[in-house]
Amino acid sequence: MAKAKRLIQKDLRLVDVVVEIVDARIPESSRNPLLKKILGLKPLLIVLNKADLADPAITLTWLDFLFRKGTPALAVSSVKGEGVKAVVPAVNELYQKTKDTTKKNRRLFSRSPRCIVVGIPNVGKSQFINCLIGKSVARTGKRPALTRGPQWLRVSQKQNIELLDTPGVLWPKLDDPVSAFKLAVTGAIKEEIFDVEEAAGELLTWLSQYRPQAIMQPYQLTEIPADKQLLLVQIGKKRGFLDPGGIINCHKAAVHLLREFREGALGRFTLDLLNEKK
Ligand SMILES: Nc1nc2c(ncn2[C@@H]2O[C@H](COP(=O)(O)OP(=O)(O)O)[C@@H](O)[C@H]2O)c(=O)[nH]1
Ligand SMILES: [Mg+2]
Repeated sequence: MAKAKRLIQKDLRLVDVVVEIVDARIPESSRNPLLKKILGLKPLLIVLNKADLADPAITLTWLDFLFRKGTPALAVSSVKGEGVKAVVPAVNELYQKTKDTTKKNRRLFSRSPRCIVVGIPNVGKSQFINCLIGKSVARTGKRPALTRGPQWLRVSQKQNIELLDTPGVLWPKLDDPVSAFKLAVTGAIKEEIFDVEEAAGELLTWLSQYRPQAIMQPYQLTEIPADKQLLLVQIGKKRGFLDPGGIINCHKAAVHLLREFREGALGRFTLDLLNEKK
């Protein structure tokens, strides 16, 4: 963690604007609580990625909330390429604002803004960078293999930006169990470090509370049992995860449920709700 922090701090010195990628399904839980402190006065653009998997109406309320807080934010889907075109103008706008407020080094602002993409693992940083640079990728160093130090990618649309080629990896906040559950079910943390059946049980509790139809229809349930272990057994039965002797394999059922949820097969969901915020 300390090393990750040092690395990010080193990279931050090189850039004008920071682009933080978060998961649109968990815009709050997928943020790194310490980033704000590390950032200092550096302008920040928040990108809600994987918007194709999130509840579109809730994404709009998050964007509106962030806008009213004065935090620039955009929603994108890096796999579908949706919304990504708005990123370069947004970075330039932030950079111009810094220029208006600092005014001290005019020469500095005659070049394109430099930025870095940061975020916790698996939010789609690499996918986002690939989508943003598309075919217009250009390494700005003449001899990248020999050049030491940072490598910049030039993104050219009507305006230009320069992007540090390696994203900054932030660590997720695992101390809060509710955030940890959301990070687990969205795939931000590896399955080795949480109990799959437990996470599936919590997901079923969440879905039963907020979107019961999303499980009733695909798993052909007429009602949802209060006992989530029993519900997992029913899902395993419907999907035919039987061990020899006809015993339902709950582990397989849990893995299956999490995969369907993550792939969007059960619908589009946002797990972080604004009214949960204190
Ligand atoms: N549905 C969807 N999946 C995405 C999106 N962006 C990234 N992914 C997927 O999320 C996973 C992690 O992406 P990756 O770029 O490797 O994340 P990184 O660890 O932050 O660099 C991959 O399986 C991507 O295909 C998106 O906008 N929508
Ligand atoms: Mg990556």
